[in-house]
Amino acid sequence: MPVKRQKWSAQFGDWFRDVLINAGIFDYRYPIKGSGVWMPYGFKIRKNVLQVLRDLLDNTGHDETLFPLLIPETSLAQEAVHVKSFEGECFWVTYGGFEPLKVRYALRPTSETVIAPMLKLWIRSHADLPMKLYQVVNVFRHETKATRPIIRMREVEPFKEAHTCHATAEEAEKQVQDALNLYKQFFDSVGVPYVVSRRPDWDKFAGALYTLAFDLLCPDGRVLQIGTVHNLGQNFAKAFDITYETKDGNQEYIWTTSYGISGRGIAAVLIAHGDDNGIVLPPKIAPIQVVVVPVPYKGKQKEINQACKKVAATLKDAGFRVELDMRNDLTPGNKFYYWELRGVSLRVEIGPRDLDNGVVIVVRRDNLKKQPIKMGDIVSGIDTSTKEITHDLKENAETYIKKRVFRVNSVSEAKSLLKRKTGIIEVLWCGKDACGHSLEDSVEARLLGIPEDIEQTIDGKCVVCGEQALNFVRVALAY
Ligand code: 5CA
Ligand code: ZN
Repeated sequence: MPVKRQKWSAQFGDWFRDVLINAGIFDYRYPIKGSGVWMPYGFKIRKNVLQVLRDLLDNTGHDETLFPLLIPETSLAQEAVHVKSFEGECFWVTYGGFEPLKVRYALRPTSETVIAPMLKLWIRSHADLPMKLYQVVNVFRHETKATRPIIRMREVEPFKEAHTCHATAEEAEKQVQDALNLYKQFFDSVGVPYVVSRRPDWDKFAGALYTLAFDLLCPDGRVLQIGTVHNLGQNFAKAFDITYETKDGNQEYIWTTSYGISGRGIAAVLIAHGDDNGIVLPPKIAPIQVVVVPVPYKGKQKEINQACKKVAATLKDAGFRVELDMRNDLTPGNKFYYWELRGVSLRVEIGPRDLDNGVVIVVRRDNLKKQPIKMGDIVSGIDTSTKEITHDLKENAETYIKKRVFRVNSVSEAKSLLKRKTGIIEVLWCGKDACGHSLEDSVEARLLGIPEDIEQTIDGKCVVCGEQALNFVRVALAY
């Protein structure tokens, strides 16, 4: 079972591609560029991650739905800004059998224009609002940039998208903040390091008033957009004529928002916690939280195996997801290597000396630290270790971000830090588009936008034009 192991930080892109296949997560060798396969182990991770998202949404008044995959071109074209941005990215269905279609269909690149015609039918009065729907689907975008497994797909899967409708601008605005908090909870619960920024106008979602985006800081110093929240104002409501009757009997357009997390939300977990041995899964989403491995010894085989079975059964009864690895064609060392690659949160080893001492050895996947735990205390011991991992992963993510966001006072300093791939740079900005574009060009990096997750007191001049600054703005090398 020879697996190629790329260093996590040095060869990050190669590491990711290899680990996805070696750990049985995602196979990108399907004969269509930009489509791939969730393998059995990867699918279990995917399912657990989605469950965390579903729980968060279900508990905050969202209802899961399922809308069609095909969009008639007439619907897609209804919101002018939206269609302009997306039509060039669509895959088009033009034939039904041998018959050319009168109206061609787009495979949904996203679902605002799929949902809108139905909202028009469903929403009558203020009593129908707010309405918060979501679906988990695949969307299709003919990406022209280099595709990458999970991260930049043409068949994007999973794509979790929420769409909400409100009676007033204030309620939509509040929903955007609520969505932001939901996503923060999600990324925090799996220890993903991110920043949240308000995208510049030229980079917002097509048809939105504004876009707030989560960016993951990858180990190679680049950022990856891993989630977005859009305030759509009344743009789609007006384009699709979606109105409701107010309490006073007037007809008003509704206000809408949408927000989404794709497979990148899963990739973020793998990327954030990987190391040279493979992936590291937070217990919350790990398909296997504990693996029990016997360390055989001549003459004690039977007792050791029995102890392992007993420990595994006890932990299973206590509700942990447990694997008992009794394969006898592999050495314990090979088994350790196998489960480390797959990111199993905790390993329990039992050898002859442990048996004599009435203990088991518990090894944490995140820091590989070993700790003996009394056989009788196994459930509370594993419970504590599980909590410690979750806590430490979150704390590491926060420290990681703190250490890699830099404030500098000039374009040249920003440029030299970005050259060294140190992370995210914040500089003062007057807010003018021209200065934003000029900054992007001079530092050869992407403007992520204005910080949305920190308090800022602004006192100084724009690093480009020298006029009074209104905000900090973030720049970084981006995927
Ligand atoms: N309707 C809105 C809200 S769901 C929407 O489509 N927003 S989006 O265009 O910003 O997409 C949501 C998220 O999907 C993005 O933040 C990004 O993290 C992810 N995403 C976008 N394109 C791809 C792609 N080609 N492959 C994987 N993930 C993608
Ligand atoms: Zn300026």
